[in-house]
Amino acid sequence: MKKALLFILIASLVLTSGFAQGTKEQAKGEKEIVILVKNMGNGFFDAVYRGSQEAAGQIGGMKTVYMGPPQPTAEGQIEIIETLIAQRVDGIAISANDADALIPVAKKAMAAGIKVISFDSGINVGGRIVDLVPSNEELIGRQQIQLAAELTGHKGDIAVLSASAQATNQNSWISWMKEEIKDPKYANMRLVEVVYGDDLPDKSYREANSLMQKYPNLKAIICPTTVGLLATAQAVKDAGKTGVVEVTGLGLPSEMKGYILDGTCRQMALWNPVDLGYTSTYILNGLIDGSVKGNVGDTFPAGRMGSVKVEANGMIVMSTPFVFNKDNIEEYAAIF
Ligand code: RAM
Repeated sequence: MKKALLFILIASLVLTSGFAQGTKEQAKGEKEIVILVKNMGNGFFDAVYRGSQEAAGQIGGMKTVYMGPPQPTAEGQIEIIETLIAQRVDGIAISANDADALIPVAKKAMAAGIKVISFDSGINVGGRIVDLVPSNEELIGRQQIQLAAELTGHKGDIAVLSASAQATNQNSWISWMKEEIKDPKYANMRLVEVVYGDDLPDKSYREANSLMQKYPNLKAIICPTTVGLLATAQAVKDAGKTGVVEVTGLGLPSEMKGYILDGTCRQMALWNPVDLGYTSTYILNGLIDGSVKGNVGDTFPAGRMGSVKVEANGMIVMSTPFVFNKDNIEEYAAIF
């Protein structure tokens, strides 16, 4: 009897593991990619993921998964990438919390055969195959100062409320803001401080309030982050400073509509995050099926986006940002 039981136990173990292998083999026919974002709970990245789902649906045989740490840290992303290496996913598109800190783990993933790209917030050369950016970084940074100058009449103290201090994308835009403001046409404008809300609504709200207290003559706050911009508009409005402290930056129309219409943020810019996720997914598809290597000069077919080309340093640059104001906000708020 005991022997019989043992036999059944062993037989069922063999069968179970055989079955498990079989399903894994079958599942391997499907490409599995991960959209790894700075942190969860950000409407901008939710829209990116919608674009990825759209592309995966068109491509077929592809599963896309949305992941991110709770806080925007490199450590949180490294931990997730380690798990994805163990799971042997096929591709990862990362909006990086640090341009250099992710390089070793990204290299490890690539050595394991996983196609790694960065998008939105890049990993430096060596830690990804290509880096998809929404628009020219210089243009984005300079435009932020121009938007603030138009609102303040080219004068007064302004501050920047950014995302996390290591964010590749924001840091690059801020360095271009600092270049732009050197132009003599901004001689009466002064950038007093750059603070970091870490793309967390509460922290961003507190930082915006501290800026208003510390600089009573502050004329504008530029937030090159959708999370920071929403929190700052809220803080300025709650402080009764609408029209006194201008608010501008990069904002998600669906989140900012009310503040655009009530004049707290009279203008802001952004690109389409849905297109960013959509294009990232097509790029990963081309890399995974091996039809595109991702070398400089290569082009990736990208569905309704046409095709995108790899430029110097493995960068792929999309189009120019939109500028939103009360005349067009409703139209875009319905899309992203
Ligand atoms: C936030 C994130 C993201 C950035 C946008 C503009 O959602 O920081 O990386 O591209 O703002």
